[in-house]
Amino acid sequence: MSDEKNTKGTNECCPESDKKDSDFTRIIAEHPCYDKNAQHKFGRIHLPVAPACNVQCNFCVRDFDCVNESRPGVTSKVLTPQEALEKVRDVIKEHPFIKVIGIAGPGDPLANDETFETFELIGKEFPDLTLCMSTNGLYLPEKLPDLVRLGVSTLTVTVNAIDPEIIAKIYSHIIYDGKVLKGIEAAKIMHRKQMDGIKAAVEAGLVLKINTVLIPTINDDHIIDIAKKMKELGVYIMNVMPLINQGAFAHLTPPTTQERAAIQKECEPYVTQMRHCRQCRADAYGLIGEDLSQMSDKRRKLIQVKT
Ligand code: CLF
Ligand code: SF4
Repeated sequence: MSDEKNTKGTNECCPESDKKDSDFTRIIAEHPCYDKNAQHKFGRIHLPVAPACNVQCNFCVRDFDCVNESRPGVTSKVLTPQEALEKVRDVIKEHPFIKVIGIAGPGDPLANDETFETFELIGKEFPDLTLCMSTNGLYLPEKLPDLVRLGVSTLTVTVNAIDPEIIAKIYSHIIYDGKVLKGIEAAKIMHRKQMDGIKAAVEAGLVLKINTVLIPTINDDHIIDIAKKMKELGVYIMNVMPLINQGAFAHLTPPTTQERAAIQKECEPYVTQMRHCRQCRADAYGLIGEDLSQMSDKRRKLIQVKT
């Protein structure tokens, strides 16, 4: 990208690159997760169209939504792509402050064809809305061209470690190339796919966010190494989430608020830290702190009047 700017700050020789810069600025400014100032003005809608998952995290109980991006213990009703489109039509008509369409589960979006069908339908009818997705990254290098083609512009990858020895403690298995793989073999593939996928996604112009689950005794001494690596890869923002101790990690003690804050402070010089995440459901919609999917019709109408 040329940096020869005229007095208006625009790029005389590259109008294309100016357009990209202004698109990027608008996308961030209207994204409630990427910009803390946007969280009170703009909302997101999550479409629960992706039930299958391609890995087993040791802190996940698969009866519920993906806890890499959601509050655990809640289950969303899975929608078909067509039902998701109809839901978006209804919700946007009533709540035009919603600017982001996110797919974050209940499983891993890249393990479900319905994710791509849904983005295709929504992108055609609502070209001005930001398409956002969250993934564990295992299928990212293979599926990235489809995300780019469909116009997905903000992407979250859950990176809980960059050392295969630690990764092997976090995933009990992965499903890759039709095979169930475990231990260090699975961890090395997971690591390679996540790093290659993030690098390629940044190069393709997507704005990357990283979710990292802080798991005491497993990766707590390692979060700073992840932050340094993410800076090197060009990640925009990092969300350190507290472990919810369930599944195979039920015996671990979650981090305290102070422990998490201290790690975020340590990581801040490398990657901007997100501190306003509410671990939304895979079917949440509205402002981040005001999930309309969990409100009565009466309360929803009041919010509609207010906005
Ligand atoms: Fe959804 Fe995630 Fe996109 Fe946001 S959520 S897919 S980046 S539109 Fe946001 Fe919710 Fe936290 Fe996620 S508050 S759980 S970080
Ligand atoms: Fe559960 Fe999400 Fe991990 Fe899949 S990626 S096992 S849904 S936490």
